[in-house]
Amino acid sequence: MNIEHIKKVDPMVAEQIELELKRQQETIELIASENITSLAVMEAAGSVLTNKYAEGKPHKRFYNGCEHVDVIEELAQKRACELFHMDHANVQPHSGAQANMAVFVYALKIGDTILGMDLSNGGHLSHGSPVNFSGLYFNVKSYGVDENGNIDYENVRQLALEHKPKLIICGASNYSKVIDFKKFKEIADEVGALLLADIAHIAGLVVAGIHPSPAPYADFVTTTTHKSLRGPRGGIIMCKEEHAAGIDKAVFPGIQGGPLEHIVAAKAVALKEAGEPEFKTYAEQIVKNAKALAQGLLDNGMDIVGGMTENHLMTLDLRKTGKTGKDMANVLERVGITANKNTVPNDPQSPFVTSGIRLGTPAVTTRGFKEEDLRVVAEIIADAIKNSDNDAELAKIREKSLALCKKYPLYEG
Ligand code: DSN
Repeated sequence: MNIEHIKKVDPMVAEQIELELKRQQETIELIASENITSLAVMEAAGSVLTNKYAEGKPHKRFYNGCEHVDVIEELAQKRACELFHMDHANVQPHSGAQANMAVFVYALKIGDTILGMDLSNGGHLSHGSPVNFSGLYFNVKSYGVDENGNIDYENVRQLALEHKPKLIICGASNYSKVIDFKKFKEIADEVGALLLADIAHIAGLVVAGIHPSPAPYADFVTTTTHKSLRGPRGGIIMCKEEHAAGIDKAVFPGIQGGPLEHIVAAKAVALKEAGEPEFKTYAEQIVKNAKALAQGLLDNGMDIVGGMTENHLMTLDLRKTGKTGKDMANVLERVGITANKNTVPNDPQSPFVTSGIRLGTPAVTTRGFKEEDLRVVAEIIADAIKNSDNDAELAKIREKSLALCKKYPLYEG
């Protein structure tokens, strides 16, 4: 990876980039929302397009000189619509949270009622958390999951009937089961609510046909582009044609100024990659790997919220070990596994401590890991947690994870 110019101009930043590359090469990435982009996506993100201002939409810009970014942005829009089977796509949101914010700006007035999944039960900050714009400016009602980690759709329906939300949000940051978008649509229709499906986590699985699509049901579909979709960091909003002009206006000038056209180009490249047959094989392998990891953890005596996963992620439930998510995520880092602490349903610990660790397989699958490797990863995790106070054992376990990393070189050659 060539960073010769940065080395000359800013050796301090160059050194940290090189160290970060080494960190990525020598650790097993299990953060469920991270992935490893192709060099083609990275080249687009690092291209001359970063120099261009392009406020507005293709062919309706506030600046001249947009003829090339217009072509690129239209390609990204078209590819998003085709892949997700939606009428309209706005590819300018800088992030998933901003994609959701634009839907709120378009569909709601301050103080309106929304119904979304509680953050500590697997939802997202922008689905109504009290510390986020969505919770600060709207009347939030939340649904959660039961002890088995499943959404209780009858409970969602009762909450909807009682509170009459204007917008219902489905989709999650930490939910290991298939989401029934049809049921959410039936509930939304019963109370006259609009439906937003935030598929940030599962977008790659939806594109590949491995998870049911929200397209027939949702008024708005938002996603990030950097999780299972394997693109650059960013967001996309898709919607029915009737909402297209309003959504575009909500993005610009509603909440954003100039779009990041270098990132829009990287999104276009990633969407092209996601339309190739190899991507379907990749997405299928993500789920096979997640199931192998879950089975390996169960076989090693660990608990998983809801048992076997149905998608790309799972939450390790540490309650019976007496150890916390915070401490064990740090122990995993010591043995070369990156993951994040996460609450489990009805967690006795605070969100800063937690009793769980979220684990996901999109990144290791990109790297080439297969089921047999995930079974080794499960052993590493179980051994590290059992030996969390034994430095000598942890050092030995670290050697095992390093051997796996060496088996699958990253950004080399
Ligand atoms: N969605 C969060 C995650 O899953 O890590 C980030 O916003």
